[in-house]
Amino acid sequence: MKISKKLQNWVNECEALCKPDNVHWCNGSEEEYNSLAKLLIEKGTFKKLNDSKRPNSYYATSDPSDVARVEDSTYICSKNKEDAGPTNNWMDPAEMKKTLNGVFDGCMKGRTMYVIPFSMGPLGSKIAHIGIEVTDSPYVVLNMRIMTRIGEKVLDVLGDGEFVPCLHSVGYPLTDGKKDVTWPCNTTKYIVHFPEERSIWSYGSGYGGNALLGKKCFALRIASSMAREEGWMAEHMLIVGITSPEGVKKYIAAAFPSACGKTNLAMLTPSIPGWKVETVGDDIAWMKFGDDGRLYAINPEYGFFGVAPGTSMDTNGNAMLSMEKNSIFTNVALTDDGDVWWEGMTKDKPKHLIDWHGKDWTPDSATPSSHPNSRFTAPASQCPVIDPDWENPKGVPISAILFGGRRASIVPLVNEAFSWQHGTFLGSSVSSEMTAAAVGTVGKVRHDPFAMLPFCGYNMGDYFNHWLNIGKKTDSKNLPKIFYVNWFRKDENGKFIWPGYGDNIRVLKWVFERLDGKNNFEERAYGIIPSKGALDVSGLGLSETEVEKLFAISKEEGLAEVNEMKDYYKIFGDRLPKQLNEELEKLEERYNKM
Ligand code: SAT
Ligand code: MN
Repeated sequence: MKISKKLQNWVNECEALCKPDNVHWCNGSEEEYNSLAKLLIEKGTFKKLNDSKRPNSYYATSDPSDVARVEDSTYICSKNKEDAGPTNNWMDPAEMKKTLNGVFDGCMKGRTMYVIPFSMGPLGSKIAHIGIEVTDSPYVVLNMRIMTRIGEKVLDVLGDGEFVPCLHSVGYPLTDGKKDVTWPCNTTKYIVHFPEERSIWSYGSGYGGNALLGKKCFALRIASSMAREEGWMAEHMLIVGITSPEGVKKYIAAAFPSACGKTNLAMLTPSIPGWKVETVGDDIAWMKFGDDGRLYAINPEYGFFGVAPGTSMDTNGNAMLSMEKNSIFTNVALTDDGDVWWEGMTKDKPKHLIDWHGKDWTPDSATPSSHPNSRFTAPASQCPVIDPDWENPKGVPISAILFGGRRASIVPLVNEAFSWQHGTFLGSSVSSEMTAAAVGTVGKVRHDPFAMLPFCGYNMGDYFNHWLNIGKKTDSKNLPKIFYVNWFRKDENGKFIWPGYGDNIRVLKWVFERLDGKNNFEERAYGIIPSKGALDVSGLGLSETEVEKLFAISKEEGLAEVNEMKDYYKIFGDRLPKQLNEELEKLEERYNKM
C-alpha cells in the first residue's frame, strides 16, 4: 500500500493517543470483509442471516441507548463562536481538543485500530473527496465498505494529496481484563467537527451518522464548509433521473429531513404509465458548476443506510430488492427462519420473532419488534433502478431542486418559487415534524432549513447567503428551478389527503412540465401551483375539494406563518441576508392583498 508521510504521521498520532493493541490498514477486499464479519459473529455482535433467504447478510442489535444521531453532543468547533452560528453547539477548538485528548487517551486499549481510506464519490471524480476513518469498531468498517468506496484503490488516488482525518472510537477500552460486550459504546458522547482544519473526532457511539463518519460528519458538515469556501454545494438531497413517456430525461435533487421518505422518493415506482424514475442517490448530493454553467451532482455515497420500518414491496420495492443480499440490518427483528422483519414489511405479522432487544415477540406484544430508527445498509449497485450515470465522475445535470418536510397543515402539496431568491427563502422556511432519526421529541414541529439543521457545518445565516451567491454565479437560465413539496398534509380527521409513495410521480410530472415551460400554473400568495386540472390525479378518486385542500392556505394562516418566520429569523441576527427579509415582506404583502 502506498501511504503518504502525512497520512502515516497522522495514523501514528492516533495510535499514540488511543493505544490500541494492533493497527489494521483496510485494503477493502472481500476476504477482509468476510474475516471481519466472522470476528463479529464470534464476538456476538453479528448473526449471519439464512443464506438461502438473504445471502451474505448480517444482523446486529445495538445497545438500547445507542440508536440514533445525538444532536445535543454534536459540535462545530470553529475559532469564532459566531462562525458556528445559532443552530450549532459550539466549543472553543483548543478547549475541545483538550477534552477530546482526555477521553481518547487509551480509549482503544485491548482493541484493534482500523484505518479505512475512503472516497466520497466516484474515485478520481473532480467532485469527489477523500477521507481516512480511524476506528476501533469492525462493525463500522463493514458498514463503511458498503456506504463508501474504501481500501487500497483510494490510497492510489490519494497519493500525497489532501484527506479529511476522521477519528472514531466507541469509547470502551478493554483495560484490566474487562470483557467486551456485543455493542460497545459509552454514555459520554462527542461528535465533533473542526471546520477550519477539516477534521472530525467522534467518541462514544457506534451507530449510524455518529460513527460512519463519511456520511453526515464529512459529506455534510465538513463538506458544506468546504463547499462554501470553494463555491460549490454539499446538500442533504437525494438525486433522481426522471424520464417522460416521450423519452426526455431530467435530473432533480430533493432535500427532506431525515426519515421523511427520501429513500422512497429516490427509488419511486411511478403509478402512472410511461414515466420512469432512476436513482443516483438517496441522501446526499454534492454539486459543482460544469463548463456549461449548469450544476452537476454526484452522490458521494456508495450504499443506502435506510430506515427499515415502513419499507415494503408496496411502499418501496426497489429498496427491498436492493437489500436482498450483501446487506447489514441493525435493530430490526429476527424471524424464526433466520431472516429479518420489521413493522410494515408485510401485512401479516409473523407469529413469532426475536425483537431488537433480543426478546421473544408476538403480534400481541406491547412494543414494536424493531426500533423506529432501525436501518438496512445495502449496496447502491444492487438497486434495480440505479441510474446508468450514477457513477459518472462528471455528475448529472440538475434541472430542479425540491424542498420538503413533514407538515400536517399550512404547507401545500407543491409550489414553485418565483425566482432563485424566493426559492432560497422557501428553503430557509422548511420546518418538519421530528422523526426517530435523532434522539429527541418525535412529532414536534421544528424549523429545519434546507433539511440541513443538524448538518450545516457553519453559521446557517452564512449558509443562506451562500445559496444566494450560488444563484449569482451563472446565468439564471442555467439554474435549477426550485419547488417546495409536502406529501404529509392531513384533513380535519387527521387522515393523510395525498396518497404519497408512487403517486408522488404526479407531482414530479407537473414539475417536469414546468421545467419545459408549460403554461399550466396559477399564482398564489405563497408561490406557483398547478392550475385547475394540471395536476394529474386521474384514478385517485380525489374530489376537487380535496385537491383544493392540498393547496389551501388562508390569509390568517399565511400571516401567522409570516409572523412565526419573523420571529425565527431573529436568531440569525446580522448574519441573515437582507434578501430573505425582503422575500418575507413581499410574502406578507401578498397575503395582505388576499
Ligand atoms: O445520520 S444517519 O446516517 O444516522 C441517518 C439520518 O439521520 O439520516
Ligand atoms: Mn439523511
